[in-house]
Amino acid sequence: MTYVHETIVALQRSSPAQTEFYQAVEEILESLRAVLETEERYRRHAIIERIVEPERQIMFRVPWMDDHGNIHVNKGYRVEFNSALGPYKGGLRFHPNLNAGIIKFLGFEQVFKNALTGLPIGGGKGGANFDPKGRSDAEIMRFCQSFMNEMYRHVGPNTDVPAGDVGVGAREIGYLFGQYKRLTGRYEGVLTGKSLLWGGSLVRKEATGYGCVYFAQEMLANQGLELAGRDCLVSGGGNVAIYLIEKLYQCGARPLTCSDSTGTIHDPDGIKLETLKTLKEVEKVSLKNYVQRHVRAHFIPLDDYPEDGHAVWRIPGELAFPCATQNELTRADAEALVNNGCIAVSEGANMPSTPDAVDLLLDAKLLYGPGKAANAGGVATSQFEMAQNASMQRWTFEQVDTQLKAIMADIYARARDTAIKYEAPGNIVLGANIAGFTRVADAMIEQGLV
Ligand code: NDP
Ligand code: 2IT
Repeated sequence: MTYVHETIVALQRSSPAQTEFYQAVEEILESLRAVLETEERYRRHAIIERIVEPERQIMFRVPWMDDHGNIHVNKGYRVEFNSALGPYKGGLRFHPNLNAGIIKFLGFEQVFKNALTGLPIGGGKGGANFDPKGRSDAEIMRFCQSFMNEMYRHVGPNTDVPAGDVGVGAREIGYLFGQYKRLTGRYEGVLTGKSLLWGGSLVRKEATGYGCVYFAQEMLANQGLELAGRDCLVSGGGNVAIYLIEKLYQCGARPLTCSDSTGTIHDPDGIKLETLKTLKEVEKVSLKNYVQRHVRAHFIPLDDYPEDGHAVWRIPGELAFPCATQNELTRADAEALVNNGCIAVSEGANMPSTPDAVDLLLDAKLLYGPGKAANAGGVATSQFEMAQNASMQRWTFEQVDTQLKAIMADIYARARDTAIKYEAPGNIVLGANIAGFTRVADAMIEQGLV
């Protein structure tokens, strides 16, 4: 048995039924073969055994009352995965299908992503199996307050700093912050993604989407290629997808698609950004309403998706940006992308491509930017928000955007050069995983057996 297999089998025994977590661990460990063979210290210090086990996992009851007086109980999580490089940092996800395995996969990815940014942040993730869809503002507020009633004792600006993720945006961060302040009496940078009115950073809202486009530009530029004029496929219709589409237009590219949990929009004239923002940020309704406003666009409902994948990746386009959720791009989807002449995939979501899809994209020599590298602009800008809060300063939009661009270029260069060093030129997955791993692992060694 190889150490990868041994580790997965051990995790299956100690942490059963955490499929997405095993998937994330397997992908990273596969990339580390070369480094573990040559760098004996990682084995001597049992780094693999330690790095796959979160430092702390908090699971708690979140009881709340809806507007009709009915009581609901959800499961809340905060997984504090690794603090070798700094306070735990990572988002909160509110989604009905959330479970411990998904939180752990997200927390594990976050450790390497945060390390890759070069910034002093450890990795964590949290959330609840709460479905915000159809809930009133008052219900969302009560849920967030109940969630914070437990979480406040575990978080703090120097211990653990949550932010948003799927289902958690500025509104939820506001309610969470208000309750933290009430419980502790402290006004401090305990959360990022805050409103610009009270401690938020310019560009944080846009950062993940913008950063993912900057990353694609770096991959293209390395081949002497440009983004301008290209047809782009985007999945998702939330925070990441919206600002990614905004940046694509600013770069002269043409986003043709977006999607949500009800289906996919294909607008051959280009996605109308203002309509998308109105539907998803203001009205919070299904994308099927898009076609009433733009008659040349098509809505493809979930029922009409191919059995082996996602409708969005079957539409011809030169660049693909998965920005909704994990495992939303299958091997059959990857095949369709390649056959339709796609040249690059830059992942805004976390682990959106299945392992066999990644293999196919790499074999076909597409430019492939894995989530933990391509979507790291969000968390990097969160760290800029922490820095501004701690120093009581406010940076301009240009200052933050310039730093974001520099971080994305640096992440790309580090992943590319590490891949070359380990004789896998062009394999940004391998480069990103090794570069992130070595930084965390060496910090763990220096800090002793803790
Ligand atoms: P949002 O909640 O703002 O938007 C998520 C979008 O994806 C929505 O359009 C939602 O549809 C759709 N979606 C979510 N889950 C599913 C699903 N299971 N099947 C189909 N569609 C789905 O989240 P974000 O845009 O913030 O996050 C998107 C991805 O990016 C996630 O993988 C997240 O982890 C990752 N990410 C986010 C960062 C951030 O800063 N926000 C940073 C780095 C990564 P609907 O509108 O119908 O709910
Ligand atoms: O997956 C991610 O990197 C995020 N959801 C953002 C985390 C953060 O702390 O800004």
